[in-house]
Amino acid sequence: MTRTRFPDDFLWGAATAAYQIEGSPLADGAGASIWQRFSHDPRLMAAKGATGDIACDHYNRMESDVALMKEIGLNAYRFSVAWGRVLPEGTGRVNEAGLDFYERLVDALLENGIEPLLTLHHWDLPAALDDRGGWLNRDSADWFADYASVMVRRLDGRVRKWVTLNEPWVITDGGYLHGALAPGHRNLFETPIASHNLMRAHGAAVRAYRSEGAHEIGLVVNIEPKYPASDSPADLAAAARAHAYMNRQYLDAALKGRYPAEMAEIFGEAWPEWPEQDLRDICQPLDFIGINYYTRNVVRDDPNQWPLRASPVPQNATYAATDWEVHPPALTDMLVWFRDTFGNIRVYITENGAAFYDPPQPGPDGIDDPLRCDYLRTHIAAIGDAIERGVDVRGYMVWSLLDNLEWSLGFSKRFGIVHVDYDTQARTPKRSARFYSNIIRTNGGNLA
Ligand code: PNW
Repeated sequence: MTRTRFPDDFLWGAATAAYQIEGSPLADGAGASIWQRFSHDPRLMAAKGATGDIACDHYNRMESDVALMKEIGLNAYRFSVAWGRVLPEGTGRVNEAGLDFYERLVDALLENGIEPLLTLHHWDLPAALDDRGGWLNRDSADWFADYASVMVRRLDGRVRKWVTLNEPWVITDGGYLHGALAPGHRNLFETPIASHNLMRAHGAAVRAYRSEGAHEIGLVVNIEPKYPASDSPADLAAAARAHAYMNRQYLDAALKGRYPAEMAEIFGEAWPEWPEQDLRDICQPLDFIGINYYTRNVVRDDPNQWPLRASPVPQNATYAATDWEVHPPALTDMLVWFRDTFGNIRVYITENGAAFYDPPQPGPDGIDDPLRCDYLRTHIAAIGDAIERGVDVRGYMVWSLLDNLEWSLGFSKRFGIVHVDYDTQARTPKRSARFYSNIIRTNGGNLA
């Protein structure tokens, strides 16, 4: 038995998001989301024809999926709520049937000894709110706080770990700047406004939560460490810009009540002056930060990349099917940087994992996915290294439980530790699921 560096109550879980797995997006009175619209628009979707209409059919298979989690040995599960199932118009009228689905999910998890981590918003904004301007409308902070209160009133106590937003950077960079994600805008001037309103919504939901509940609430950000390609001042500045834009923009706002100075440099005249009070409203005491880590970037100065003027330099390394470099030491560096910069606030790794080119169908021995096993082993070890250096990491959620709809890339990228046959909806745990079970059973002691 190897010595374990992980605390006894460490959470070993898996993560998913509503639109990526549930299917039945309009069932039982649910209102459409911006992802319903985006995925049905062939001009917008990169993987034309792929939608969340069926996805993993989790909406109809929730009980057996929870049984699968139990079988793997998970003691935690991070999922998101489809806002439009609960509030079909985004505000106002509550749809009991939608709320009921999440209540049954939470109860099933608790019955199986699995701790729920509930994400309020993982990108599927109600379309009715997009019609009112979506995240460009300053009222969005109040819409979100009201929705958060509905959820907390129903589930707080049973759910003890709440997440406001998943990855505000991806929402705005993909959804408002480059148009690769819903709502598919490409507008430099909209981007900072959407970001800022998302952070105002985060702050408003935390304040609403404090007045309703008494457990834990936090924000989930994606962090991608940026290393300069050389010591030249231009490359150093490029890495600093990329780091400010992707990593510090949201953490500095949420935890320090300010935006990095580089933001004005990147956005130029599109970067507004924000009211001081907004920053105070955004910066609320948090119980934890959730960090999603997939890759790092080695960055060089590049005047052709607009507006960031920085681009990644390919490395002589293993790359995942998403073209993301596999580089576990950056996860340790990043966790140490986070602690040194923001203090020893509790951290959950709320997503980590990789899409690889798995065999398309299970053979007699299931699906052999050695690269994913290796990815999990080395990244979990990197977290152990950070814990050894005093970073307060309390849990790890692999992305993802199931192969699922990888947003605009459709079903082509498989991140699951469980294979999904989209014709039959059969679930087959991959070798990585068995590998992960073993890690969980030994509380991270067995990383062989
Ligand atoms: C995350 N990036 O998205 C999301 O939270 C998941 O829903 C998604 O399926 C998963 O990662 C895999 O992509 C990201 O470009 C998308 O840095 C893009 C980036 C990071 C995270």
